Amino acid sequence: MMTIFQKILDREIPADIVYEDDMVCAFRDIQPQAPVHILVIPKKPIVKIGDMDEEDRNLVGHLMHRATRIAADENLTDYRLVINNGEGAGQSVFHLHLHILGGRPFAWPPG
Ligand code: D5M
Repeated sequence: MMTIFQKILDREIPADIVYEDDMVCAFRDIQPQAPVHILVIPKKPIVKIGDMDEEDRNLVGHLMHRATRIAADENLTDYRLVINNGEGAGQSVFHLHLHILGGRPFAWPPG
């Protein structure tokens, strides 16, 4: 199934891309939930984190590592990284994505 994020990767729809390499792409969320809200996605169309294979460990490690660097580039010291796995957990786009949220205080537990 073609997702909106695949269309962003294919440059079929525009996005505010802040980082890209051969494995991942990061762009600003269109419905920001914090002053900084960036999504980091693998170019490989993994549907959700629960579907990652053994062979995806380096890719997901790289995704997480890049997220920390992007957060630093955004001058964030405190931030939240979120992955929603499945509809019941709030996932609405079925192409794996890591949310970087920062620039405001966050409560725990999350809603
Ligand atoms: O997060 C899916 C996120 O994707 C949600 O925060 C909105 C965002 N979104 C949806 N469409 C776009 C486009 N076109 N550009 C940027 N961001 C987008 P989830 O964890 O699946 O609920």
